[in-house]
Amino acid sequence: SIYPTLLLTGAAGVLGRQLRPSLAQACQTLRLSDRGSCGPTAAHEQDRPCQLADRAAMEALLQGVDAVVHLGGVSVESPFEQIAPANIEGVFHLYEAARLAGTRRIVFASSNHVTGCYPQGEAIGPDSAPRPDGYYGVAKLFGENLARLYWDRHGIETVCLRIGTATAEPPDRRALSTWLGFEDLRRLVLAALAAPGVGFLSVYGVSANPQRWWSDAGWERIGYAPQQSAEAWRKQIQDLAPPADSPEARLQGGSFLGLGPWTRQ
Ligand code: 15L
Repeated sequence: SIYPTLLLTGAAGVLGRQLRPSLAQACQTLRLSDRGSCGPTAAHEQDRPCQLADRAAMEALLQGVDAVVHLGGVSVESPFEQIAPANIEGVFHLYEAARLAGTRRIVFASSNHVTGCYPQGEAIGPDSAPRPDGYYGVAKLFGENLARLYWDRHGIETVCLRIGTATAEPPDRRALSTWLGFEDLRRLVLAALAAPGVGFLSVYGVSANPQRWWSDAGWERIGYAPQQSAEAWRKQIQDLAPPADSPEARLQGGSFLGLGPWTRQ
């Protein structure tokens, strides 16, 4: 499906820069947004800096937008006061602006950290009970629940992608399970944009790692078939892990379990 106007938030970030070129095939006009400029634009692109916490600016940003790939926000476990404006208020501003603008579909970058407190090795899927590993994971769950609300009450479709470790190469032992290669990331997002009649759906975003913990539930529905695997890096990364008894080594969320809590300064 080709959208007349597609908005990419977080377009200047690591994943935004990976997705930007390939999103041309999903739209006529690609509207790019981040806190600052996204740099020089191609003929089909627009550069629209915007703060997620600014409701009026978000309403203006969504005007004329048919679909959104929402990557914007804080991307690592952080003090609540930093998470709240971008990842909680920001995702509310996005959905409310989308409702007012008549936007049809949102592909929401959720995260594996919504279930980061499950033990490593335990098989889970989108229907497993949430076990967030921090404020970041709680905020992603807020976004998923908001998406559910805006589908049930307002008919805005969302595919929530519970992204694993999306990097050029898998960085450590945990990534033998959690890695999402950049080619698979592009496949996943394009599938989530193109699949007909998705309604509301949450899926894990991970490559075809033989050691993955997360189910493929929902992949067939959107037509996602991963082609990459972390296994090729096993020798280089299998010994890169935190001390065996630490929460970072025991739980699926990995290094996020070593961040926080923070106290008010
Ligand atoms: C995430 O959600 C983060 O945005 C990213 O920085 C990684 O830490 C990733 O999860 C992960 O779990 O590896």
